[in-house]
Amino acid sequence: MAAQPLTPQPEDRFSFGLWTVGWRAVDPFGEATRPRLDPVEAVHRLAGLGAWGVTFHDDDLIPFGADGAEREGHIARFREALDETGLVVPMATTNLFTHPVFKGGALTSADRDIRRYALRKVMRNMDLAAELGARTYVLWGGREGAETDAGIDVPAALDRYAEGVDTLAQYVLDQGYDLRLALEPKPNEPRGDILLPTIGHALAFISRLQHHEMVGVNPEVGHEQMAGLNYVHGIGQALWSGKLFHLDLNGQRGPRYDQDFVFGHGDLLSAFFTVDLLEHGGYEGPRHFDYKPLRTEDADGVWASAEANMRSYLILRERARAYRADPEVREALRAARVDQLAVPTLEPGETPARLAADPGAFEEFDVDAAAARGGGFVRLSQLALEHLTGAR
Ligand code: GLT
Ligand code: MN
Ligand code: MN
Repeated sequence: MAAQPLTPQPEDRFSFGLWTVGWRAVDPFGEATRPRLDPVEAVHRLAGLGAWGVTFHDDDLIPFGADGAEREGHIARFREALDETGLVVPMATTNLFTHPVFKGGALTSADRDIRRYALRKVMRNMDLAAELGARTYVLWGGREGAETDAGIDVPAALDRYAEGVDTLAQYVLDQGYDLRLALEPKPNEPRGDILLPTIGHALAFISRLQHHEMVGVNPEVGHEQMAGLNYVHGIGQALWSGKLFHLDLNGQRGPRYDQDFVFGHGDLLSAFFTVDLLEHGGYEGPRHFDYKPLRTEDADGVWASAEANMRSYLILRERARAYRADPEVREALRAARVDQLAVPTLEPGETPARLAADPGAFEEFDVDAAAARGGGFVRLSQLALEHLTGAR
């Protein structure tokens, strides 16, 4: 039987962090509202819903402080669940933020011994990530930052951050692992200000690394929107830079605390254009959801929310395809001259001197006529809305 279009399939490459469906809903004002979720159950339930991959922090899988035998036991059970379900581990990451030892940062802690400990914690989980076949290793520096500018020397902290990331990249090379690193930007929360607050900051930082070719970004929808930025433009620039190694899809409503809603349950129009860009812009990585099931929900609500992420994506993909295929949209795109942006500004081989000598480009250019041309963008925007809402 042909698959239903809204039923997730492994080839859709949907993945979830263990910490998402496993979030017990502890927040700064309230205790847990849900019991602990066994990672083995998470793997089975996610596979049953049609997900393709599962991701984890070291401490999601192996409780912090577990001894060697306990550690092996947790890994063995997890592996068995992966084998039984066929779920893959495309990405892994390190918890460098929960334990109080990281309260002043990890790779950028002022305490050198904490920085060395943090590197070892990452290296140990990289070994496991490589063993499980992960291809991306995410670094979210949630505690790398400050509450007061009096307490941090930013250039020195960035030196240590770069040293840390380069050391980890070198470790990957020395071990012969097939892993790329992806930095995840976030402007604030849990720190007052976090280093590498946006995609743009992260890209600039990466360009100064010794192992820059091995390091990209893992941008999260909500994190850019918390900074008031346009996620579609941010990942567009990351794609353009060849640095969109991975991404975290979720929902957010504007600049406020990190809401981690289901994908599509925040800024829906932005979610539509996000899917449109991913599907048409050449992104081939996982569609990873980093969300938190609402604190109000029980176990049924958790699994309904996991399914909702994937359905949102599939619906938006179908809507984006219909938008692109609509002859009226194609005509409106041409009328708005969107395709003209693909045409280089200079003629092949044209030099600045020849441009400077071209009267058509300046002396004879009809500035008033060009200024009077309408953009045609409202029509396009409305066509997008009508496809998104199913009105067309
Ligand atoms: C944490 C954070 C996420 C990051 C995870 C990766 S951990 O839950 O809120 O945005 O992606 O370390
Ligand atoms: Mn988040
Ligand atoms: Mn994230």
